[in-house]
Amino acid sequence: MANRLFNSKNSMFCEKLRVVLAMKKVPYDVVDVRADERKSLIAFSNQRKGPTMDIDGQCIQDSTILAKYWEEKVPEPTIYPDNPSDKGLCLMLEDWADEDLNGAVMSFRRAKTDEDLQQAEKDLAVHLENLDLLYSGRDFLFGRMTLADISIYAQLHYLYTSLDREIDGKYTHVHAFMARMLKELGVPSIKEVA
Ligand SMILES: N[C@@H](CCC(=O)N[C@@H](CS)C(=O)NCC(=O)O)C(=O)O
Repeated sequence: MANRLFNSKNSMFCEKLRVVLAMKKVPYDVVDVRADERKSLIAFSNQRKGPTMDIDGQCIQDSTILAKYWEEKVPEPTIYPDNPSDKGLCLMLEDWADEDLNGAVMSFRRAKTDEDLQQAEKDLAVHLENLDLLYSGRDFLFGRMTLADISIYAQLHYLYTSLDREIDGKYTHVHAFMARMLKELGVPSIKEVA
């Protein structure tokens, strides 16, 4: 099987997928989409977004769809909880992280004025407060690392790797979670991507 990942090193969605591929030990070649301003990605897939994969000539796009695809191809280790109800919640949290948490994180990138930045801080603080509660007394949301944890980690990690920002130290459970993720993934420092 020949697999190619059209990858952007710092993209949170690419990092999310790379974690899944690493967990499942899927071999793949990397095409750096920034090296040719996405020309080879557009030529192959007719669109600009990564992560996109060429899997034996088949084009599959979107981290959620690709995670599901690889779960079906390589079921072990699973990225979802075993219990169906927990799996539903895991998928909801994946969607929340990819959409809502992503929106809050990307607000920092889009901010043009000090006011925008202050608003971004306020919006992210709501999510961080909730996440701090969510991770209190838990290493991972469903007992072991699942796609919910990976999706949340990928968004929060982008603050460090691409926006040169840090999460306030008062969110102790979020900090402990991020440290656990880095350890689990073998990432030597929070500024480096998985
Ligand atoms: N829902 C998609 C989002 C993918 C996405 O937004 N990718 C961004 C990188 S973080 C991208 O490639 N943007 C380039 C563009 O839109 O031109 C997923 O989960 O893969």
